[in-house]
Amino acid sequence: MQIEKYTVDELNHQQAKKHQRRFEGVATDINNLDEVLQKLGIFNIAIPSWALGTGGTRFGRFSGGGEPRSLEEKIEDVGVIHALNKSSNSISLHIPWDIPDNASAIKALASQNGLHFDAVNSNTFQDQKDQKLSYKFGSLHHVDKAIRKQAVEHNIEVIKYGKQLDSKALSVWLSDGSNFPGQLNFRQAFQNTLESLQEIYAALPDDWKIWVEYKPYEPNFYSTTIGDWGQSYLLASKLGAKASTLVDLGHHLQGTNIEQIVSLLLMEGKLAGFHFNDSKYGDDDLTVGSINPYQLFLIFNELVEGMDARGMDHATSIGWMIDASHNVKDPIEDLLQSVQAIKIAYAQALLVDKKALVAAQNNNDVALAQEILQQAYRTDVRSLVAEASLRNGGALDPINAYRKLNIREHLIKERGLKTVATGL
Ligand SMILES: [Mn+2]
Repeated sequence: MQIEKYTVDELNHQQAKKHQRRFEGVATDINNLDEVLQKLGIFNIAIPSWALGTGGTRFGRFSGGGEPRSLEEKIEDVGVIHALNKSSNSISLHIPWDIPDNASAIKALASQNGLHFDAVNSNTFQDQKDQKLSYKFGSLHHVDKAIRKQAVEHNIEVIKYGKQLDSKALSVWLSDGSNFPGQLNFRQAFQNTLESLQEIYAALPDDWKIWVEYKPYEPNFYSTTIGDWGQSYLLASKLGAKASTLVDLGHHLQGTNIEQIVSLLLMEGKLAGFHFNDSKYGDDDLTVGSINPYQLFLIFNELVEGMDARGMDHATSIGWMIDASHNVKDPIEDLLQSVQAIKIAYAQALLVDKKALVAAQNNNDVALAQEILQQAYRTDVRSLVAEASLRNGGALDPINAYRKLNIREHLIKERGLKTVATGL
């Protein structure tokens, strides 16, 4: 469904006075207000095609109504999100769950919705119906060359689809690993993975990147062949300049200092980008900022500091994407909440008094350094995010607009109450 802009404008109008009061209250104390609003205005986060339906757990899946039944409907849903928040102007496809059979029609539909295509994602963590060889014991790391070859060819096919859609990156996450000690030789598994990735790398177009994601456990519970950022970085370094490390926030053991990882990867020019989500126990795939918003802020603080140190463009120099699964919420509401949480953390990071922080660090003034960070973190920046959205023609409060415009009810009417999103 298409959202008529005047309906969003009307809702904004109703909230205008309250917004203005809040905005002015915060804005007067911000020295770099124009810069913050400009940067927020051009910051976009890609929506993954698999996040538009209700996800399942190991135990069950309770689908919601009006879920997208096709790639076309997924694109329309991202169009709805983008129309409301003006910060989700791209979609990341998962192959083979969302194969663009008619690429030019798909591209045209995306562009009608103001969208383009972000990284394409391959899938060798499950067997497909017509697949010859099984990935039960892994894909790119497999002991059998024929299985590695099949997995390499799949990735090359994904690049082919991505080229048709003007994607510029291939994102690879492997479930390869082992469940029991002794099951595999770590060195051999790593070397096989490297060799397979080198073959994929050789098929990348000149202006493409390959993003290597890591994860410490699950679905394998003893070892994962790309288990942490060091292993991903090692592979990315050996592969070459087009390869870098993708950080998924949920892919860390509890207590890991993710902001430090981000800082060093940025320093080395090897941070590919992000899969945003939140977690309490493991790879929970919860809504961004729902559990630990302070950590999200600290990560953004390192991102802003590290990108500025290298003169990188915040909006475009690395990949920004959500990777989450919604079991109990309306997926569109969850994604709207996620994007808002990311923009809030980004806005707070833009408020950090960097000069004062550097001085405090150089003086070993620990208490002041903490004060400076928390001064930014404790600023209520929601009206800044709202103002940036308003200036772009989006909603002041996207979730409120989504509810007031009865969008889910419209989608249920159009698609039915019992639908299951493709790929889930
Ligand atoms: Mn991920």
